[in-house]
Amino acid sequence: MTESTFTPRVFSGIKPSGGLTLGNYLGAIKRFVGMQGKVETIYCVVDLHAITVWQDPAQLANMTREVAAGYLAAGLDPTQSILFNQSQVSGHAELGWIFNCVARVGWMNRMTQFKDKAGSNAEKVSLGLYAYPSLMAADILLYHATQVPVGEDQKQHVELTRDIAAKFNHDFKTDFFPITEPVIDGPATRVMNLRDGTKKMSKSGESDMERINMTDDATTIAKKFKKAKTDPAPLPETVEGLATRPEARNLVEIYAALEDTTPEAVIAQYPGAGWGTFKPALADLAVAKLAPISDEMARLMNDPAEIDRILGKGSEKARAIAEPILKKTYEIVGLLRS
Ligand code: AQP
Repeated sequence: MTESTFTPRVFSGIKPSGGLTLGNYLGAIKRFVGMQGKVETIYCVVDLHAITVWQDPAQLANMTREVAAGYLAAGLDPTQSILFNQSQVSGHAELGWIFNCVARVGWMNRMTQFKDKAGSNAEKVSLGLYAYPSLMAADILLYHATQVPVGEDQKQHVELTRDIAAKFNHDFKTDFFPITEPVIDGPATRVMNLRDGTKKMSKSGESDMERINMTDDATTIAKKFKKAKTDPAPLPETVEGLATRPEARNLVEIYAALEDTTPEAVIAQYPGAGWGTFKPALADLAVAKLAPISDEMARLMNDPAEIDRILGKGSEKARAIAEPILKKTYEIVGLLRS
């Protein structure tokens, strides 16, 4: 089998490690919806990744449901996409172990996300946080996914997935795993923190004012954009003028992604505009786009049993694809089945 003979299949996921942000929406969910219906799509709530840092057991199931509610409310349809949570398909952990034995420690040492998250505390963080990228490779390759839509921050992990697939194929003299392509496109592949334009917007960032949550109400969204850090200059006349202005560029890119347009078009609409004009316009646009989604999320969260049912059904469909791939992997590796 060569790379091109794999059926096109999309896999991606989000960790239930906190409330969904505008970064998750623009960098991931909105693009997941855009791929639905064009190719087979599998979207996961990656709860095993969430526990690489401490999660309160009393909250985790509900946060898993909340990410699923975000998927559904944004337009993912369980009859068109497979929607499930990772821990319900044990093949992720099983293939993850095999990939732990394929990936090299030196590869993991180069992962910038681990360095950022572990910081100066690397000795004390969980082994799971360190091995996270090989579980992510398993998530993708358990379905022979050929494309993975992700934000810019996950590019290095998808590249590592390619390295793991290539090494497995080489070591076992096979071409069993595809060399998956990251799909990183659109104007907001890296939405930045509203208080520091050099850091990405994250669910687990320290201050709530750094991020827009998908469940924020109109007043909160307006307040957060109003207080967002910017330099004092107005918007430039052309997009090149944003190159050295990370905070201004971020707000323009957020506007462009929400409006489904380009930063060039946004600058053409607001040439030389001051923040007193642009920030309220951005807040109004964000509220118009996010309010219907957050209302629907709230409605869905009132019926957790229905979300659980959807995730259960999705898990069955995911398992049906994963099981033969895992079985064949065991065979290739030479693990005895009796
Ligand atoms: N700021 C962002 N801009 C664009 N895309 C983003 N993504 C996350 N933040 C941004 C994309 O969302 C998907 C799911 O990410 P994840 O939850 O699995 O992991 P993450 O990237 O570590 O997300 P967070 O929000 O930063 O979570 P915490 O704070 O818990 O670590 C991915 O496709 C990611 O690129």
